[in-house]
Amino acid sequence: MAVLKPLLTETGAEPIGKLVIGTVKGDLHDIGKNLVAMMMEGAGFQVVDLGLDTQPEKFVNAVRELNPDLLGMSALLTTTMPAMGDTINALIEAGLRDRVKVMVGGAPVTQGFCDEIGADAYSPDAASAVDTALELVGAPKK
Ligand code: B12
Repeated sequence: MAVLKPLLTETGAEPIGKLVIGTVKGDLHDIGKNLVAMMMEGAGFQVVDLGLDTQPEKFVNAVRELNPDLLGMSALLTTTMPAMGDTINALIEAGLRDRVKVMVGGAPVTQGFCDEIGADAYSPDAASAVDTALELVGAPKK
């Protein structure tokens, strides 16, 4: 992406949408999250990566300040999955839940868990995450 990004910018194409993404609080796994971020950038999204071990407050502040279309959360540990629900609750408390579509992923995450915590979408891998993101922002599939 370091090579491709300047070329994509040169084309002057408007980003399809903005994604804020991060690995949740307590979790230091970021390989999958980085892959998702790269694939999203390649598909034309502007991506703001909050990194790993991201506190719910940091996600909330990013949504408030950056006004993204999508918020992506990654968790690789069963013990950190609840932080996804905590972040959604923090968004609700801040009155920001309706402003952003929430996507969740990571090896232990399932569609059932996504539904349980009230996220908008789950994707099992980076390629399908792109398709889902395009659908969520109403853009045609690539
Ligand atoms: C690499 C790794 C590490 C590295 C992480 C390095 C890094 N920079 O990420 C290190 C060594 C730091 C590590 C540490 C630990 N790990 Co670890 N780790 C792994 C390992 C081997 C691979 C994970 C990985 O990168 N997979 C490859 C990526 C590409 O796949 P992925 O993350 O699933 O991502 C894909 C999808 O899930 C999806 N996706 C991911 N994120 C998102 C987000 C969104 C929004 C969407 C839509 C999709 C999406 O798209 C991705 C690309 O297709 C797994 C075992 C495994 N086979 O999964 C264990 C594993 C996750 N680790 C485990 C454990 C226990 C730990 C430790 C607690 C070990 C310890 N005792 O210290 C610590 C925890 C540290 C912490 N607080 O987080 C366990 C978790 C068990 C559990 N039930 O929770 C696992 C499953 C190993 C095991 N079998 O026991 N780990």
